[in-house]
Amino acid sequence: MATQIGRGGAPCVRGDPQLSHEGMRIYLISPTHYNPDGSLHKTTRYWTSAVTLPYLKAITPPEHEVSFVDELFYDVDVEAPCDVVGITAMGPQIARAYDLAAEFRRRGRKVVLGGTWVTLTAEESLRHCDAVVAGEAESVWPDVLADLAAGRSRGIYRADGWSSLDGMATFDYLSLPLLKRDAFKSSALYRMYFHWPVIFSRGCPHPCEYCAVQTYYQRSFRTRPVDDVMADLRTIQRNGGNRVLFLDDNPVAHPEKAKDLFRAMIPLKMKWASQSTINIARDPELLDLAARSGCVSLSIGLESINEESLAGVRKDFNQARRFREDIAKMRARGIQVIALIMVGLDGDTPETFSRTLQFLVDSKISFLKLFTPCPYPGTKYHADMDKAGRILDGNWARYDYGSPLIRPSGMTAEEMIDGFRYVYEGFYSVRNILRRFTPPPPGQLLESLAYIVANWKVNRYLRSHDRAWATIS
Ligand code: B12
Ligand code: SF4
Repeated sequence: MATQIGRGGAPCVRGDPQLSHEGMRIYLISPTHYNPDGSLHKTTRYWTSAVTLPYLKAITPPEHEVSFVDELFYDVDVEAPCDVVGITAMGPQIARAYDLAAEFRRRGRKVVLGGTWVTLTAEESLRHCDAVVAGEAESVWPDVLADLAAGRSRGIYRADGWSSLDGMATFDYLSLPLLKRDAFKSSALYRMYFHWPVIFSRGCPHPCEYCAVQTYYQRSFRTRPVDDVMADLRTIQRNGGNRVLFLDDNPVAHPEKAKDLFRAMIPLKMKWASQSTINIARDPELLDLAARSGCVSLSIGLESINEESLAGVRKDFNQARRFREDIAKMRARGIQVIALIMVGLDGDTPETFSRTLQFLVDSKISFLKLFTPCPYPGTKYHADMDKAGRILDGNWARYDYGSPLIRPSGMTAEEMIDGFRYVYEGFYSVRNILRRFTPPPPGQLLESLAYIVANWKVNRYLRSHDRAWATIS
């Protein structure tokens, strides 16, 4: 099999796979996940890219040679004659990560696992590899490599504290694993589609019990200096990019810091999207600066329209009773609202589905992502569900957007999945697409058109797929 490697990484050179104390050949992998039929989920286009692999390459001591591959687009070459294989994993990718780790270890490679999932299951993950990086890699990655080069491993490597984000390493933006450089040059549509990833902050101070992010970061939150973020944004502009996605989980957790950034961004005239808490709508100055700095869409973790359900997972700061007003304020500033909703939380009943659909349509939400509650290992939610004997599935490959993973308290698992489908089909029906975009948010006609096309594509997809959205695209 030919090696296909994410663009940016130097290809692995075939040859002697012995470890050397000098430079080692490191092959970094972001696996894809398995489809329900066991095949690998693949796609040829994606609207953004994680930065984990190029960033790890940037913080690797220079004596080593690093290549990387994102399996969502490219094939992993298990025969690649590398010394060390580093695998990251999020969500259901972990099942594939463990399989790849086994393949490489069978071939005598040293395997290191890291990332959000692995961090919260470090002991279990260590059974599948030679070393685990639990938490941030910045301060421990050189030690891991030095130990492996010397033929030893301490097992789990965990940084003592959080690494400073001042002067965070920069990576080669043109090496982003999912950036299609040719398409970016030749297609205006692709240029509108691809969002260049940028990091402003890490962590989140909120206590949502199901959330792997606050668990990983132990509710800490840090921002980068505004000048550093601006330097990244200018790099993106120099590369012809004008649309960015903040990879942050909650960039407005410290509103004053976010305001400083947004103020600085106004002259750049870029367009940006991000995840955010609903709190962005409740601070008029913050919302105003976000809109003026180019915010065109926000994914908001509304999670539930039931206050009781929110309280049950300690997301009560959301205050569902304020949602309609909050969303109206964001739309009035020309921001498309993408709602993230969990169905089947405690407090939900079969009756919740129709109310949820009604709310989403009335609020003129531009796009919807539904989730069945997912008990990510390591979170308090997982511990609670485990203790109550309510976890239905221990197959990590199914820890995706839409598989039934916990037994809901107010309905059966079947009712949860039926309701999941009902809300999706209702939301993306032609009638409701039209209702939601009449009128579109002001001043962003092109943006709204793009969203209408995206809605239409989902409508088609739902018609032709049985287990729609149980996998991730
Ligand atoms: C971009 C992204 C995606 C993209 C990925 C596209 C791609 N392939 O390029 C898309 C949108 C497809 C996606 C999908 C999903 N994602 Co995602 N994603 C992210 C996001 C926003 C950024 C990742 C990133 O680049 N971070 C920046 C880098 C620098 O940080 P990092 O990855 O944490 O890496 C650091 C350390 O963790 C460590 N490290 C990480 N990996 C490794 C590996 C090695 C070998 C070493 C040494 C160190 C190391 O070193 C780095 C430096 O310190 C994160 C949120 C976040 N803030 O990180 C969520 C996140 C990782 N995703 C998550 C999840 C759950 C998913 C989904 C299941 C869907 C969902 N519910 O959101 C799917 C699963 C994908 C799949 N196919 O199976 C969760 C992970 C939870 C968990 N317990 O695993 C996160 C944390 C978001 C969240 N709010 O919960 N995602
Ligand atoms: S607000 Fe979002 S990122 Fe923060 S803890 Fe809650 S779910 Fe996690």
